[in-house]
Amino acid sequence: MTNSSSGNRRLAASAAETIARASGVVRHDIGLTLGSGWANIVSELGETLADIDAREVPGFLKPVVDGHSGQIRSVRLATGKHLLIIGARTHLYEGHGPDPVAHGVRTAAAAGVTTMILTNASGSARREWKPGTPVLIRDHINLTATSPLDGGEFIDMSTAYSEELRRLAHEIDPELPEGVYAQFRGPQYETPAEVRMAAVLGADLVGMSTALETIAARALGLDVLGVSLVTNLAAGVSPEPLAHADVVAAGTAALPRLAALLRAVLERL
Ligand code: 8IG
Repeated sequence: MTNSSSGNRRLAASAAETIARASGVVRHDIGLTLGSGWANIVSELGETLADIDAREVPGFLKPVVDGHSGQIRSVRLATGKHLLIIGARTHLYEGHGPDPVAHGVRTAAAAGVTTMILTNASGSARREWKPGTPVLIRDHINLTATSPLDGGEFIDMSTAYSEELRRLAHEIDPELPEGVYAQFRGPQYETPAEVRMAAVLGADLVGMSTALETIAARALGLDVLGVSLVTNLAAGVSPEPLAHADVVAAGTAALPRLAALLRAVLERL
């Protein structure tokens, strides 16, 4: 084990301790990281036991983008299971390297979580997946040229996005499309040529999160469910320029379907 990975573990353990103290919950079961636009669907999932400003939790950096709530919430579900909502995501494009990116997942694992639900917003490389389409992530392509892991950690990524969890999501919503998510570093969006490249490589969605978090989650043995909400067609996919109001409206229209999916998945975990 390298010094940096033991440092990461210590920081995550300290964050988990803060969460346990604030919530009175020693072990959480399920983790949920919120993508942009997802914050509105988490109300009424259960009883909120603690709502913590992420700045009070060790290792969480102040988010640079609005729409990331910056809250960490402990919720008791109707099933009695404990859900840890991580509403404070650090992106690689913020320039702090991959460790702060992986900190949410590592904190969830340190808090006892064994199932991690990662959500995001993405651009679609497929013109038939219009803004407002929810997509189950089947696999990813990490185009960031980096990793949250260092040293000799040879993690199996052959079923990084749990087949069992995808089956469960499909039992609930059989029409849910499934696709491959390519993570770019950002913060700039892709050129049309880069989107075509990603599509040729096998990507259906492009985004700036999730793949590195999934790598960190798999290294800790967590089962991962990834759900992406398409909020725009990726650059060059549609000849029409995108109207921001349409994107927001499409996202809002999709929220009931996403909320129903999430609620049903959580009931059955
Ligand atoms: I929302 O088109 C959202 N996030 N890389 N490209 C990338 N990230 C995104 C996009 C997109 N849309």
